[in-house]
Amino acid sequence: MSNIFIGDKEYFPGIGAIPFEGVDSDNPLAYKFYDANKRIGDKTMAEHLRFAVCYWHTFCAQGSDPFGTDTQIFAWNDAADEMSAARQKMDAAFELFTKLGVPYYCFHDRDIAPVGKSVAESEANLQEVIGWAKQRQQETGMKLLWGTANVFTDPRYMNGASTNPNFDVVTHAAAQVKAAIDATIELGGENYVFWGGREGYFSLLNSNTQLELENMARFLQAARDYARKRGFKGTFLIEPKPMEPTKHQYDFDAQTVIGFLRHHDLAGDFKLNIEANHATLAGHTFAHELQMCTDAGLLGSVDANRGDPQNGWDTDQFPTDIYDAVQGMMVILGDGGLTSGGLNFDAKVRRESVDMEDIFAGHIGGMDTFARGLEIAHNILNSSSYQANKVKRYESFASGDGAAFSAGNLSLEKMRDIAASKGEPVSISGKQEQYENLINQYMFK
Ligand code: XUL
Ligand code: CO
Repeated sequence: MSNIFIGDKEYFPGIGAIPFEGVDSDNPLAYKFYDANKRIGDKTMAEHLRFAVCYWHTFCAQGSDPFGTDTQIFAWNDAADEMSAARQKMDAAFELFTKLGVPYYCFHDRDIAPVGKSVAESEANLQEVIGWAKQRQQETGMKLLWGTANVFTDPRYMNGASTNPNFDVVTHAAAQVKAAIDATIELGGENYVFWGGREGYFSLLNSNTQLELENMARFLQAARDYARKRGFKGTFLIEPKPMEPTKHQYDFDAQTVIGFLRHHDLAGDFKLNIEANHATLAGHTFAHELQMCTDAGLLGSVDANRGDPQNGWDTDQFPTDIYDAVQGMMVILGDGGLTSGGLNFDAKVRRESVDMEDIFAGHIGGMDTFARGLEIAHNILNSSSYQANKVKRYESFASGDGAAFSAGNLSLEKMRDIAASKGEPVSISGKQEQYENLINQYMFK
């Protein structure tokens, strides 16, 4: 095993580049299904899946929860000052990216650079760190899937960022988003994300929801206009979530966001970033949220993780459920695949997983889950009767009066006359059990 490290120190000693060894390997630090160059249809696995590591869970959070402090000790935090720690963290990050063999990463401004004492000092810190990131990207070939601004952690954002009732706070959010857009452009980021952490309310009694929603739209329009003026060609993404930390988040779910984007004339620049755990928090499945975006032509990217079916909150676990991944990948492949988006592991190892190798195991499991999900979904769509069966279910709209209706050429009275002349429709089975059995058949084929 050859040593791989970036900068002057190896942060994950004893762990080399993760190899593909196949399903019969017992090596916990090897891929069982993710074989980057294996062709699935017209693309390789790596091209289909476009994996990204997230900075915040993997290099910043250290296992604390509302009931306990940090459990995970990271060598990169051991530094004389905050900027040195940021530099070490970045070296550790690029070492992990390289060892995993992922092509992309994602960050919030505050994940990679320390907050300064003023707007200008925070901007300067970020600028300096972006310089290092640019160099590391050039050295390793890593790319930025998306950047974003953390406008929810600082106490000033306790009542919201762009939806804050105090305009002075809105301006601070603007300063951060401007700097994060600049950073994303500088690093060639393919997307820019807005997750509305505190864009919502805790009580309707003290909230002017109409004004807050209008302000959110105005803020997004201003951010879009700035980035386009600066030459940003990528996609803006809204990441829906129904609640947590707020009681109600305005970007509740995919259909809510799609309606908002269309209403405010943002759908030409914005798409959606669907997170699996946010889908289940909203009472939906991962596949449902992806499908709603696909139907609207607005599927942008994915935060790949999972919740725990027995509790409600955002546990951000690494995805391991292949059945779920298959159904998600069926929607994604049905949409022509991920284009400028990717599969970002917005996921963290458990508080009790305190070894450095656990971080690798989490990512390996997530990548294998989606690699297997991709293969199975591809086979279902291309080798089974699945697609033909679904087309057949709607064949009444493909010809005759059904086609005229689809083209918008049948009035309500005309339809009444058809019903009266044809009589009772034949009863056609939905065959749900056969669809479900087909998925299971291909899971193990
Ligand atoms: C929070 C969440 C965020 C976004 C980026 O639930 O998912 O980490 O992905 O701000
Ligand atoms: Co997320």
